[in-house]
Amino acid sequence: MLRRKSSILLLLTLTVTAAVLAQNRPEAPDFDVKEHYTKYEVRLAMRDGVHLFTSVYVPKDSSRPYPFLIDRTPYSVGPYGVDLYRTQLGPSSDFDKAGYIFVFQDVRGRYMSEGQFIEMRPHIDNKKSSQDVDDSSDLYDTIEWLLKNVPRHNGRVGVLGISYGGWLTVMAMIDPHPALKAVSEQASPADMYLGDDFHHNGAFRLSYGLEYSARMETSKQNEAFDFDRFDTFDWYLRLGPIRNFNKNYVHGKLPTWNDYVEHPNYDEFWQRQAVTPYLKQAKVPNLNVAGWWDQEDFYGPLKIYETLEKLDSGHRNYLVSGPWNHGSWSRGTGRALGKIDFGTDASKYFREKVQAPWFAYWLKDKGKLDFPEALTFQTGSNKWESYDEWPPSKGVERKKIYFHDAGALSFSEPASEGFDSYVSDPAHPVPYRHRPIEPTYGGASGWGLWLVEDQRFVYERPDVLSWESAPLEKDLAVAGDIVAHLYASTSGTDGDWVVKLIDVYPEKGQQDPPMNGYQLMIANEVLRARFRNGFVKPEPLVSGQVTAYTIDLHSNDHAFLAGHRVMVQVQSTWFPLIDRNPQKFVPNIFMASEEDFQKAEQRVYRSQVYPSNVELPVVR
Ligand code: PG9
Repeated sequence: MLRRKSSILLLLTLTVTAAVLAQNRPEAPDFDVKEHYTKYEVRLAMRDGVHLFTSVYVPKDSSRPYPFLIDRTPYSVGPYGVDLYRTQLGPSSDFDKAGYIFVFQDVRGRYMSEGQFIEMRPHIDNKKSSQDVDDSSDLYDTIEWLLKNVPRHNGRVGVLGISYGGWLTVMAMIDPHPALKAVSEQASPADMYLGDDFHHNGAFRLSYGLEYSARMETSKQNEAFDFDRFDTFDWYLRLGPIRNFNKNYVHGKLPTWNDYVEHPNYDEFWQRQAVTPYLKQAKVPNLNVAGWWDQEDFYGPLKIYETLEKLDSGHRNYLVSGPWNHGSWSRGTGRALGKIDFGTDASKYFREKVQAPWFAYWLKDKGKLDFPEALTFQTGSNKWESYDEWPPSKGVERKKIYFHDAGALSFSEPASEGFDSYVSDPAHPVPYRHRPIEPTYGGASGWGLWLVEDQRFVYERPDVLSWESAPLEKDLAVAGDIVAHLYASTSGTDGDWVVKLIDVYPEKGQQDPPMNGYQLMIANEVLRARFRNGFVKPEPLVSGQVTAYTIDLHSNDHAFLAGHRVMVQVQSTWFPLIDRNPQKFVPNIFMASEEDFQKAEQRVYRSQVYPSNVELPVVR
């Protein structure tokens, strides 16, 4: 039974990481939680005897039963202590006012929970004993306990979370507890090798991978890596080959870093961790949420939506994607992202008109089920669009926009022969955002906004190629999947290809003068050339040979307005977002030495035979 006094814990010594709470807590509170809820703290025994620290906030109103809303996290459920309350409980204050039994739990091995933390612990299918535990079983055991011990519930449970919390939400959908009636997976990673936080198409996301593993695995609490340089671009460059991180700094003590080093290819380790193979049913209503400029997990929610959609005979799988970075739908108004103004409060709209009614419908029988299959915010024109499928096929024509001579870009096929070239030098990599590049975690980091930064800061570099269309005569709207087809060669035997699709604002007439000529990235991706034929086995390139690359730039909903131009940029370094490719094939880049890194001449073809292009889903 839930008892208040016996479960009081003396936990005030723990520091709650304000930054993380701030990341996940939305608006300024306009509701006094303490007046309306009673807080309990319990250590729940899981089936293997490990106790997970859980705080439960129960509405004081005893006139009706309430559903549970569970949020599990590796980032702390603080504040700790029954008399210390969160200022907001639900994903928005609408939830607090409507009344839910809010449950927060530290996952295994983090903060106040016992057990071992395994970053993204792989799911165990066919559990055989009580020692076979994972995040799916931990949620199951938690729900069992809640149903038996918390009074005045209505027997229904909802789960939601962003990012790691989103991934834990996806885990909840596998072997779901019968009381689980609604979830919202938000920015969950789906595959850490193919497209989310730690690698994209096999290219290692160095700064995020390093800083996240240091943050999570230095102790049970969040710890920011102690850089001795403010501009981490410098720090990473001085680190030299990335094998020096273990040698000079962490000495094999970070399990996840060791996993990166030991699993440079898409082997069983990464395949077992990916979530989609475990998704075999779409039983639980699920609202997938993604942000077009999510700097961490954009691949994930779209992949999870796509996977569940194939199983969704009961129409329970929905998608919302908006003009957001990682999790920004949960905070603020969402009117702007960096310098980009959307003219409307997109985050507020989502929270009030979509998220709150979604849970109220499934968990409280309130309202109607009139959510579109896919609700996406079309940027550029800045309006919400509803689709009955995603990506849409009706009214969409796939058209290729081709690279041409003299930096031109157009829908007509190239008629002449030729290529453009640059020298990619790992000793002078292209920064992925303007310097100084502050640490990812910590105050005032530019990490959250780099995807909307003006790309003019690099486009005149000699190692970045740009092709640009004439100003558009009428709006060009794209809705759906964008794919780059590159024909390229290198003087090396390995290399990276980064492709960026950019909306170039008109040179005159913007209200905010610096927005004249702004280069806004709409889509982007990197492909590590050694994986052009598959991710399991890397293959060296033949130096100088033209090779075809297909690079998925993911889906989008964007209108390039009349007067704007379409631009494509190609480069071979993106540092320190992506580790430097030695450009000479070595079996494992994590073990490369200084001498392996070499300059390479990169050629991007734009000819009849090798017509490099970007394929767009053009709305008719
Ligand atoms: N992007 C973060 C993450 C999710 C899952 C695993 C590792 C990192 C996060 O914001 O939680």
